[in-house]
Amino acid sequence: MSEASEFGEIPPGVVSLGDWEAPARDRLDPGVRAYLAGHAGDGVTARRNRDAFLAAEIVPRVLLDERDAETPVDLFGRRIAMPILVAPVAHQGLFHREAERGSAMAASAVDTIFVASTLSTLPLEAIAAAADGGGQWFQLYPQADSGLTDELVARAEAVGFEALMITVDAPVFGVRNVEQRVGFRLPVELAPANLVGWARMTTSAAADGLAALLAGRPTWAEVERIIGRTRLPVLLKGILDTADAERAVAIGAAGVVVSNHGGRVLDLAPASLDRLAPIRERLGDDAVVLLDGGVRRGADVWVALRRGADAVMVGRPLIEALAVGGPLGVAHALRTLAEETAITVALAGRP
Ligand code: FNR
Ligand code: LAC
Repeated sequence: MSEASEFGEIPPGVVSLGDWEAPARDRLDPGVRAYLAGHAGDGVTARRNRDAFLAAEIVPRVLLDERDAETPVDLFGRRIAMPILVAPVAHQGLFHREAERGSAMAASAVDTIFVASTLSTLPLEAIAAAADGGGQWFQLYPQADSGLTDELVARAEAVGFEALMITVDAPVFGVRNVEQRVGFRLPVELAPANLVGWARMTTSAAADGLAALLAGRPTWAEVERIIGRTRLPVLLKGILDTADAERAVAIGAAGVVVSNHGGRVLDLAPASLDRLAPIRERLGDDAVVLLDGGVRRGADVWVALRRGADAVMVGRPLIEALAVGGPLGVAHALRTLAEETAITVALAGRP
């Protein structure tokens, strides 16, 4: 039986994150589908993200006297119900008329954090208005003009975002043949509202002039400057190398997101899960370490926590849920993942 309300619909048979993929594929037009499901190069890294989880093992523990299998977590002074955040995903107006408002409402409803992309369809002020008491963070793409970067950060601070996540792994968007083959272009009416005059297509570095893009790429010095100016805690997203992780913390970041951008930027990069334990070991217990890429099951969440993550983020499945089920779909997907995590804790103990 399907469950429906003004906030969306859960189709019959949708009981796990993976169940949203087929209905989303049916619903979305080929260009948007390619953008969402796409990956860099031949998709090797995107597959590795999943394969790393599939290769993990969880040894069950028996006769545990744990009564409470919930896994709430504290991040920068806010307690949330689950160690699962909504990853920043650009251009959500492609997927649902409510765009980021829909996914932000869902995150708030299940008591977790929504991370808003710089490239959101809606202006960040409109996203903040949908928070309804829930925590929100701002994912920053540093702009070639640091004055613009500072304006974005000032706006994020003004509307009450509680942390900055600076994405450092995508100075160019990589080799995105999946989108190129179907000729995907962002419709002009969905140009990101935060960046007035933004016109650049995001999927074809070569066509847009690699040299021009690289001229504006962020540097360590620029990221350090941003960290020095903001009062918000900062995470660097897209770290896979232990020396980079160490340097991030040395310039004042509160921590890192171990991520390969869902395999969307540099193909042949390692699975994010495989880089997690070395990075946690290098940074010690004080840094905040998040992980994303290929998290689809509560068992995956458990494995990531076990290997040192404070929390994980999920990208594509939540957007599939948004496209098909609206805000209700996103909330259902997040709750499902949290419940699976609790079941795993009940069967294997605290990670
Ligand atoms: C992303 N991701 C992303 N990351 C970021 O820092 N800023 C952004 O604007 C976007 N945009 C974006 C769009 C789409 C369509 C996808 C699928 C992903 C990457 C995202 O935050 C995250 O790192 C990955 O999606 C995690 O991998 P999974 O969960 O999709 O496997
Ligand atoms: C992407 C960019 C927008 O992955 O981060 O599509």
